[in-house]
Order: sequence, then C-alpha cells, then structure tokens
Amino acid sequence: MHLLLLLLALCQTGRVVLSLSFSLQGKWWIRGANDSLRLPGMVPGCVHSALFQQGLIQDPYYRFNDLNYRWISLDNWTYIKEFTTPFDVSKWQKIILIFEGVDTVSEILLNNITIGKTDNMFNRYSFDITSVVRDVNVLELRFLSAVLYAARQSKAHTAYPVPPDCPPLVQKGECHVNFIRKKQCSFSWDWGPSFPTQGIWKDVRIEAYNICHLDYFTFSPIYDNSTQRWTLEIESSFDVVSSQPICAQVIVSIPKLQIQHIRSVDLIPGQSLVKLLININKNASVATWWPHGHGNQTGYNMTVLFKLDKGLTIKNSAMVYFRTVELIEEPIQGSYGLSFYFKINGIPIFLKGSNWIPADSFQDQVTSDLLQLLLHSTVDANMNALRVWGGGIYEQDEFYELCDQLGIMIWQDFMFACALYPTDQSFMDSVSAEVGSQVRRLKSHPSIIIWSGNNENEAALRLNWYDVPLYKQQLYIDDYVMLYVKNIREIVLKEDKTRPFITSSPTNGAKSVEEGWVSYNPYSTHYGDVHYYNYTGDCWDWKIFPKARFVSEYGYQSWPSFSTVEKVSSKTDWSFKSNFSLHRQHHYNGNMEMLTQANLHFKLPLSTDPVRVFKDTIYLTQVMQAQCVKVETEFYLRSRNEIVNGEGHTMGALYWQLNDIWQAPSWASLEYGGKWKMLHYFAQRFFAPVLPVGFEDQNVFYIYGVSDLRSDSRMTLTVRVHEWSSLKPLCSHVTDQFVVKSGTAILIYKEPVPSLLRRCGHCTRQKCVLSFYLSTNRKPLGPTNYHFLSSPKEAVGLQKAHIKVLISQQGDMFVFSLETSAVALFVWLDVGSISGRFSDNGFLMTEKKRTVFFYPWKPTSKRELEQSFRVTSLMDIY
Ligand code: BMA
Repeated sequence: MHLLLLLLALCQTGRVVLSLSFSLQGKWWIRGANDSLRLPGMVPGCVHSALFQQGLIQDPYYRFNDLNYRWISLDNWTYIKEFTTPFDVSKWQKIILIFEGVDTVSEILLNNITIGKTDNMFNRYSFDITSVVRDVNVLELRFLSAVLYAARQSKAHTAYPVPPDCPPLVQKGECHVNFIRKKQCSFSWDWGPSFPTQGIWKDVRIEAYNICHLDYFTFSPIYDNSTQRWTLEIESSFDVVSSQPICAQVIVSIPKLQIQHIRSVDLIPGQSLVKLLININKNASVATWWPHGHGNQTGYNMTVLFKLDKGLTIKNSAMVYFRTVELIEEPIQGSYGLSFYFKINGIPIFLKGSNWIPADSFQDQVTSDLLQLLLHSTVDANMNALRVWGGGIYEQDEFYELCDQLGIMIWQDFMFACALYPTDQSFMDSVSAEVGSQVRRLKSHPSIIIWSGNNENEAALRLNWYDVPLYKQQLYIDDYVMLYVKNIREIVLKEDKTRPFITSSPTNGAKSVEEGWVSYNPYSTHYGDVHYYNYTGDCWDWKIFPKARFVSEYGYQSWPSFSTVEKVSSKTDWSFKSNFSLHRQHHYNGNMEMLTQANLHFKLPLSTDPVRVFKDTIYLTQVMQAQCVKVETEFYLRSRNEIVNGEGHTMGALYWQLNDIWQAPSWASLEYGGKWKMLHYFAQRFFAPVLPVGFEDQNVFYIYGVSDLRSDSRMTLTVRVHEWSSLKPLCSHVTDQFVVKSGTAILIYKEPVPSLLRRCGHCTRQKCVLSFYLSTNRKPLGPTNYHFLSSPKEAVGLQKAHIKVLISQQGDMFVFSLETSAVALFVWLDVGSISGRFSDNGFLMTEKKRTVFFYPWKPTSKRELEQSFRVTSLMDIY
C-alpha cells in the first residue's frame, strides 16, 4: 500500500513533531450493491471513471452511452480502503479524517463504526477518529445513489412542491436535482448529459496532532480610501487540544514589500480564531493586480509563521495580490435607472468574456493541462472575465490560481441554478457550511470580483417559469429571500467585506433589493445585468438586442467540428437528422433553430454526398454562431458611452458559453477538449483591445472606434469597398487623424450607403462588401473588420475560391502560407484532431496571400499537419 507521509510542522531540533498528515489518495476498492461488481478505483475519482479504466464499460460519451449507463448512477456503491496507520496512534492527542469533497450522499465507517455522513459535494468534511483509528484499518464510504436520494428528499417534502420536478424530456435527465447539494448539471442540462456521479472527488487524508492544529488559513487585502493604505486581514483557525492556553509568536513576512510583522497571540483551548491586521507601510509601493489587458498581475510571496513553545512552528505560504473592486450603481444622466459596472483599482473596466461550465462530467478528467489550455485560450481571445456559472461547481484551487496569474476576473455564482430550492433546516445548515467554507477557501483570490447568489432564480420566480399558482407565489418568494438573502448573503457579508454580492443573475441589483429581492422585471435594461436569447429573430439585425447596462449571458448554438464528433459516433450517425444528432441535442428544436437562423443569410449545403453535407452543415452552424455573436457583442461594445432613447452605458458582455462538458451541439466557443470553434477566433478579434465596429441604421453606415488601450490614441481609419468578384479593392478611403480615448467607444465614421457605393464605381449591395481597419503611423492597429451590405446568399460575383496552402515549420510553430484565387468568405483552416490553434481563422480573405501561424499544444510535424489539413470557405459547400 502506498502511503504518503508528510510532516506538517517540525520542531527545529527535529525531535518533537506537532502534527503529521498522510494521504489516502490512490487506489481504493469499489463495490456495487449486493457485491454485483468489485473493482479497483482511483481517489480522487468516481465510479464511472473506475469502470471505464478497468475496461468494464466503454467511453461513457460514446454515442448513446449516457442512456446505456444510467444503471451506474442508480446503484448504491461502496468505496473501501484498507490501510495501516504509519505512526503510533497512542502518541497523538487527536486524529482527524478530512475529505475535501465527497460526491455526494454517503455514510462513512471506520473499522465498522459510523463516524459521519455526507450530503453536500461542496462541503469539506472533517471527522474526529481518535478513538476509532487503529494500526490496521478499514475505511468505507457507503454511497446512496444521488438520483434515489433526490427523489426521496423531494417525496419527504410534503408541505408543498419545490419545482421543477424533472428536466425537459429532450435533456434525457434525472429529476429533483434541486433537492441535493450536488453539481446541478449532473442530472442533465440543455448542453450536457446526465451523469450523476458517485465517488470521492477531492483529496482525502488523515491528520494527527498534539497541542494544536491549523484548521484553515485565509486572508483579504483591504484598502482604506481615506488613509490610502492597505491592510492585510489574516485569519487562522486552530483546534487547540492542549489543556493550557498556548503562547505563540506570529511572524508575517512579505519580503518584496520589506514587511516583517511580529505579534504575540494566545491560542485558547478549543476552537481558537486568530485575526491579524497587518498595516502595509504607506511608503511601501504596492503594485496592484490588474485584469488582463489593463496591467500586470503582480503578486507578492507571503509567509505566516507561528512559533510555539519548544521550537515548534507552523508555517503557511501564499501569494498576496492587492486590488480593489467596486460595483457602481449610480444614476446616469439621460437614462432612468442605475449604472451597473465594475471599477478595478478605481478604473471602470468593460468586462469582455464568457461563461464557464464544468470542463467534464467527470471531474477526475479535468487535468491541470486542460485547465491551462482552456484558461490560456480565454486570454488568448482577449477576454478579461469569466462567470463561473451556478449550475456547475466551485472550481478547484488551480482554476482560481490560474485566473489570478492570467488576469481573468471571475464572477462567482453560488451553485444554484434554474430552480426553486427547499429551505428546511437541514438543507439550510448544509448550505451555510458550504458557503462558509467556499468563501474562506476562495476569498483571497483577486480574480474573484463578485459573489452572486444563483443563476436565473429571481427571473424564474418573477416570470413564473414553473407555473406556481398565484396565491402561493409569496411562499416561494419568502423561501427565496430566506435562502439567498438571510442565509447566503449574511454569511458572505460576514466572511468577506472586500467584494460586492448580488443575489442572482440576472438581477436589477439595488432595484431588486428595493423591490423585495425579486424585481418586477429582472430583465430591465435600466438596472443590473441581463440574459438575452433570441433564436428566431434575425441576429444580423442589431436592433433586436437589448441596450442593457451589462449582458452576462447571450448566445447561439453550433455543432462541434467533425473531428470532435467523430470520436464519439459511428458512420451511421453522420447526418443532421440521425438519431445520434437528435440525441446529442439537448435544447428543444435546437438543430432546426440553427438551420433556420443560418438560412436567413446563407444557402444550406448542397452536396449530394450525405457525409459531406453533415460536415458542411457543421461548418455552417459555426459560421452562423460566430457571425451572430459577433453582431451582438459589437452592439454591446459600442453601447458603452452612449444613451439612446434612454438606454445604454453597457459595461459588460459575457457570452454563453465558453467551454463544453462533452461532444455535443451547444453555445460553446471551445469544444470539449479545447479545440477552438470559429466563434472563438471571432472573439479574439471582437474583444481586441482596439476595434472598429461597423453597422447600419436606416441606410447610413456608421463606424465606432472602441478602445481598451491604456492610453488615448491617435489613429486613422481606412474604409475599403471590395467587389466579391475581385481581389483588388474597388476603392479605399483614409480618414484624417482622430483620437480615441482610452476606455471609450465613439463614432468615427458616417456615410449614407448609397453615396458610399456611388463613390465606388456605382457598386451595389449585392456585389460589394466593406472592410475597415484602424492604423497608427501607417501600422494597422487591431483587427480588420467588415460589414456585409447584403446576405451572402444574395451575393453577386462570389466565386468558388481555390486556396493553396504551403506549410513550413518555424521553431515551435508552423507557418501556413495561403494563396487564394478569389475573394473567400469564412475561410476555415482545420487540422482535425491535431491539438493546437491558429493565429487567425474563419476570416474574410480579400487579398491574394495571407500567412497564418499554427501553435501546436502537443508535438506534431509538418507531415502530420499536411495529412490532416483541410480548408473550407463558404462557396465550397455549394
Ligand atoms: C442560460 C444558462 C443556462 C443555459 C443557457 C442556454 O439560461 O443559465 O441555464 O444553458 O441559458 O439555454
């Protein structure tokens, strides 16, 4: 048996040891109910992963396996570990067993004695096993199926129903997920399968100690505006088992800030909380943490050393970052209502980004590499923010550490989504413990800029999604206030005074508070944030979008690329109408909606080869999604500084959704595994620090300059008119110099379309397309943007483009030299399942030659790339 022995705190002489810890990670045994199956399984892990690793089931994501393997989550499994205690049990005053995460409902037995129960996967559990642990032990976790437990809890709740009972049929999911504190999307979602896992999903270990034990350690940097000083509030919680109070000395050091503070503290027997306030010397020049694109992410190494008697010490190290965050809700001239935007270190910041969902149904598959890849892709697409959505999980520590390092601002939901929730005492107690421990775990991360109570539950109540009889509505509103306001909010405000809290998303913020926490119109454009979905309206018409203060969700679906779908399907599945295609689509009528939206501006694929049509349809859904989200996002970006008809001052655009949980159609811009969809390349361009945004209103063409550059910039704008039929621009116009101020969106160009076309050889809307870019000192500044004057399906002169490609290697990357025979639309470079990304993709090619780089994420070769490479542009699908 592999046991890791770790000394937590050492006597400097090496003789006396204060505490030690040994891990129970690694191989366990897993048993089905009635001993139906017995297999080894890894911890952290889950039953599904263990069955797969043992070859007892196929890939759970393959074809219809989510349905075939439903039995796994309906069984009650037992996890068993036999271990020898690697120390003399009698020498320790207290021995505890710590679970960082148990998924979800279990009874825990050590040597056949029940030591505790679990019912919340977001809680940390610690059990006193001093009197039970022996030299040789058997530890057992007897799980109860989450599905059965949820059904049982719902049935026991006899006073009134707590809807929704079950997810929509199209999701093929399980019922009553709101009755269990478990990843809410694990019972299925409109983009995800039902895999209600069982297992030990985080670290488990034993800690033995004498005298005292550090239970947790957390801190917050606080800025006092009036004195302009930073204070560091450090909190350490001890379990003191010595019978006498302990005198300790604490030394807090931050070497780079020349800080060394020494204090004396008394540790009182029992639970002892030590709070330290460290004033940072005003002369120490503290560099603040900034979001990506706005400055550095400077952090400082800090150590906190507790010196006890006899040379015993407890040492903690952490990174400290300094930044302030404010959520500004104040009146705006010319618009009733309140603003809703964030100031970081006193500077208003437009949030550009997306929404994060769990990166896999099986958390043990979410490796450090995968997190790195997804979060690097986030900043590579010029995003500065993600919302950790409330139907998933509080992410692992490494997720937040990476966000700290990369400058990704996190809007952190609590894990409640699209449902009403019970409020009986045991549920509330469980939630209190969850919220307390998560806030303590996460609050020292500068990346987290706001706590938010739930996803869409304010809207669900007010718009009565679940058809609650009117006379009962107050009851549910009272429950809502009890859970999110009196419970969660109270705990958050007590534990963390450094960042704002809102009860829901979308919410009206201060207006919701004023209206009893459930606003009359949670989707108001005049207050708070908004979620907006419209699949039937024409997404090229910006007038359908809400000119809201902040848009935290909006989006369109697409299919993942063929190379991703291929891994979980067989030949018979490769058509848009196959059972498989229907099965993977969890959003009612989703496949049809995509085609209908695409068909507004594009002809549908025409090949006679069915597999080819499938691939071309995938391509077209990605084109549609990318273009729709582009138009919508650009509308929000340019609405930043203006009030039109009383609406505007938009300060955030987080589209739905960043990543995928499996290989299926969804709103994501990153496919399962991390491959970039066309939308992600579009995001890289539309979220660029500086961007010209074009649009039309009543036959007049406008361009706004949108700048998140860190200083005001002098620039010019070039506007070109291209004929579809020619690689030479028909005409080109360069404006005089102008200045775009940092952090603004302003009008920089305006011309009626008829006069623009007349000027350019009397071109027509069908024959021509506009492109435009900003430059400074003749160098392009930011990406080239374009504007269609008609739908591509009406385009005149657009030809099939023959694009030749030469691939060469340059150090770690590959160069793709493209040459086209004609103007090409939505040029898509694809290297199948070779892992990596292009420097640009999905672009409009109006010039004969273009060079694009490929950055591989794993070693590959020119030969491999040549073999997998395929280029598609719009006319290839007809
Ligand atoms: C929003 C999200 C999710 C959902 C998405 C797409 O409501 O909060 O619940 O997946 O829309 O429907």
